[in-house]
Amino acid sequence: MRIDIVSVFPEYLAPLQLSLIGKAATAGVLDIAVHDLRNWTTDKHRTVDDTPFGGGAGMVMKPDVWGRAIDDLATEDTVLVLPTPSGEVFTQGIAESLKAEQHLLFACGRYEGIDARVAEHYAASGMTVRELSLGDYVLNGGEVAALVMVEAIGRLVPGVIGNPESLVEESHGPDGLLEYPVYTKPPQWRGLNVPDVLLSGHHAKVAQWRQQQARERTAARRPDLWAKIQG
Ligand code: 6GU
Repeated sequence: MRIDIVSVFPEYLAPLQLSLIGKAATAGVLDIAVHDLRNWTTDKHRTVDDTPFGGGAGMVMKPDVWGRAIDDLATEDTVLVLPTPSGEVFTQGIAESLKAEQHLLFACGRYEGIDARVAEHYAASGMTVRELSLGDYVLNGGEVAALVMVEAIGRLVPGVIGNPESLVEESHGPDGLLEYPVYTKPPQWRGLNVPDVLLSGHHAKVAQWRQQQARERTAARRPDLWAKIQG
């Protein structure tokens, strides 16, 4: 999978060189490149934003600069991802739907966002355009959101995670339940015991206990998810 990320703060994306995603990039499983949006400016001051039509606070990112960047980087099979707090909420299901794409192009907006005609133009041109939000809170720009999405999608690409078994029985998997609690040695720590059933060696009982814990956790912590499972 090829991943391009365009930002006015390319240094913000440095963590992509670390850990499993960084290793996958080094190994060639993921081909990740980060670009400075200002490379596509044409004026002396390398301007990327301007005041909003209709008035209001803040600045809006210019469509002409973004258009040149996206035209240069996009291919026949690009999915254009626009991280924005006004997007559809990014979920494990969306990560799954993007894991087999040839090319993801992340356009990280700052300030009050990117001129709306950019999304409109590329969608009308036949490109798949996904405006995606991490959740119901506001960040200063799309960079951290792009980091989150690249990690969530990238770890689903075959070869990125050494042991594919790690991908089963996770929170937000197909059963819709949160993950059960996990424990390791020592069996006693600061007066707290690991639940007896986990030390019993009784695999069926362990599975039954984990299932029950996952259900209790989901009901207590995520009534929204629990309602979907019941419904
Ligand atoms: Cl994708 N971008 C920004 N700027 N804020 C957010 C977000 C994205 N998702 C949640 N808040």
